[in-house]
Amino acid sequence: MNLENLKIVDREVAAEIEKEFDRQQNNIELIASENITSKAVMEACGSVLTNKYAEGKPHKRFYNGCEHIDVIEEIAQKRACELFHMDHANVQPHSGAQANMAVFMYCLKPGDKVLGMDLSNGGHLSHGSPVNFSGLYFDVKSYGIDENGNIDYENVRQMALEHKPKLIICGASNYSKIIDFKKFKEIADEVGAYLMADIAHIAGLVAAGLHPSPAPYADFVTTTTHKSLRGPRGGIVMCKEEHAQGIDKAIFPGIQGGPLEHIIAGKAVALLEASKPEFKEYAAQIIKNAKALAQGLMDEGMDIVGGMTENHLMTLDLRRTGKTGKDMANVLEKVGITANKNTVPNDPQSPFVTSGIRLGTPAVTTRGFKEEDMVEVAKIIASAIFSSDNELGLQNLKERSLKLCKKYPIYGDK
Ligand code: DSN
Repeated sequence: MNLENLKIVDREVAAEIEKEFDRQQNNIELIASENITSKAVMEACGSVLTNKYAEGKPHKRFYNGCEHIDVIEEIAQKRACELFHMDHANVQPHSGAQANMAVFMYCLKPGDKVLGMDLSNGGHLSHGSPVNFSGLYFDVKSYGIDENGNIDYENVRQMALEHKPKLIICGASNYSKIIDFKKFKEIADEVGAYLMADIAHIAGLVAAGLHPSPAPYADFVTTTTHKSLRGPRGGIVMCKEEHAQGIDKAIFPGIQGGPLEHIIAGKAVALLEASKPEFKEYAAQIIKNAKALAQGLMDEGMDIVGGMTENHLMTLDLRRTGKTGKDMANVLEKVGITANKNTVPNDPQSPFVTSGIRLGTPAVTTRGFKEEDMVEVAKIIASAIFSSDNELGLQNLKERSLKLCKKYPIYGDK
């Protein structure tokens, strides 16, 4: 990590970046939406492109001097379309929420009906939460998951028939099963709704062909680029050709100003990396590691919502232990494991306390963790939760986490 100039100009910020690097280096990252991007992506994001204004789209800009920016943005668009088999890609969304907002802006009017997944059941804020623009300005009905952790497609269909939404959203922030995009399309067609698939979490698995693609079915596919796709923080919105102009207009001038061209360059690099055979191996290992972690936790007597995971994440259900997600996420932090509290279906606790912890494997898989390491991680997690008051025991567990981190340094730095 080269902070040569920063250390001279701003020692305070440089020092915190160094501490953050150490934190990432010495902790096991199990937040399902995080990853460790490549040095190549970081170089693109830290480049002179940050200096350039480029409102508009390639060859139709409001500023001059965009000849190189145009080439880079078109490369990113082309790679996104090829990787996800979509007609059109706008790579300017600053985040996944902005990508979703663009779809709302393009195909809905305030007050229109939307059917999306409930936030506390695994959906996303921007899928219609009452505290988000999507729930404030639109009439949202939400479906959830059943006790077994599955989407009840017949229930989704009945809700669609009853409410006749203009837009149906599938895709989740916390769902451990394969999503049946074809079924969603059949439901959308039955009620004449648009279908949006938000693949933010599973984008890397979809790119690798290890999760079914929504491309044949969805009118709009949105994603972030920094989760299992392993790129820079940002979003992409893709669509069928017939919606291309409208989606572009929704992004600019609809909801955003100047695009972050340095991040767009990082997205282009990440999309190239995701098209390589090594990425397919990486994505396959993410799933193998998630299954090994889930099995390891169940072997230690812990409950997982819906049992065995089918993708990169799972939710530990702590209800039987009598402990809360909030407390246990803090205990895991003490033993060098970073994760987030999460609600479980029919959670008796508030969303701020919760009875669950979400765990995911994209980041540790990037470090090089394999199945046997995930079994050790499962043992550390279970011991920490079952003996959360034993401070000496927790210290020993932290040593075990550190040993794994030392075995797999990030960016190869020891
Ligand atoms: N905050 C992301 C996640 O953790 O899943 C979703 O935006």
